Amino acid sequence: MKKTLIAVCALALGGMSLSACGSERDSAEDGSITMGFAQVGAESGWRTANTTSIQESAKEAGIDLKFSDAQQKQENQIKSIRSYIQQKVDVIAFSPVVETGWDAVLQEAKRAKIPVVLTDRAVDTEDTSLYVTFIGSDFVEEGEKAGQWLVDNADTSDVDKDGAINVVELQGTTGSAPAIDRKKGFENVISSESNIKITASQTGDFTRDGGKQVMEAFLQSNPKIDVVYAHNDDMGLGALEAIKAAGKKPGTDIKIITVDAVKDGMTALAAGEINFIVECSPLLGPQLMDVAEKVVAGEEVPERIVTEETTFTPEQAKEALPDRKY
Ligand code: GYE
Repeated sequence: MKKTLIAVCALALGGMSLSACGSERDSAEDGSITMGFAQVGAESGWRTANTTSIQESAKEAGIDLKFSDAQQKQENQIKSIRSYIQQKVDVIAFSPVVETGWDAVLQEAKRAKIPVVLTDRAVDTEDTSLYVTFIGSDFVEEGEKAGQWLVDNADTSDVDKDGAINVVELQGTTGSAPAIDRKKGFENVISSESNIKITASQTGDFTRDGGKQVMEAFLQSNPKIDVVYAHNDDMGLGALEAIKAAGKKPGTDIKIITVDAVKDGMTALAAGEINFIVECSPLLGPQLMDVAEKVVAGEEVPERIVTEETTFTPEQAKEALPDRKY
């Protein structure tokens, strides 16, 4: 199924003609496109790389980018989106910090005839006419890849060789698509394995500090931890510090699985302090600008654009590191 700007305009305007669709008309006048982008924050290495990708590709595409950083707060993102609507930008793009609670502001954008493109994270809404497309990863699949590695490497992950693999989970931001889906995907795969259990699970908010603090608490209250599953590299790196501070060897005494594959994560993986990383690419800028141009021009775009990704073992990380872009 395809969604088009024509469909969005038609829904918004009822019987009015396509030429009356605001974003198309405005951009045609001087040929340039203005995009309002509401970013989540600067919580992780992934996010920094994502912001750079968006800013650089806007520049390359000649798109005038209005950028805001919500510091991981939904209310700030909503304020930015409202201000982009007031400024009558041609297209709004954003990475929703959490999945729910967007319908009202997206209705406002729709009424103002400004198309909305979701990037990186999804929203949970019944009304899919509120956005044109969603560009980003399949987070459930990422969680499944993490779980599959653990199932395939159960022998080596059973650190105390007692037959039971105790996993502690560091969740991303509560209510965010990647936290919900990476948890779900991991559980999908390990649930049929009776020896693998998640013994503790808490949010570290996708930050290094958050990962470190939660891991310190886990280490104090859980005497037997075989594996850490962190929803991103930064929290895994924080956990790694906590494990070292507790006098244990990360990657050996406690295995670590993470998601992202940013440079710092890959460096720790190559050094054997992390055991497996599922890649999640932050380089969404070029695709976003391409889609924005098409949407503003009234061309068709697919309603879902999935990012292609791989996984890394320590050996593969060593090979990939010299050319790693983020
Ligand atoms: O994995 C994490 C970041 O939404 C995919 O957000 C993104 C996640 C990424 O903070 O590092």
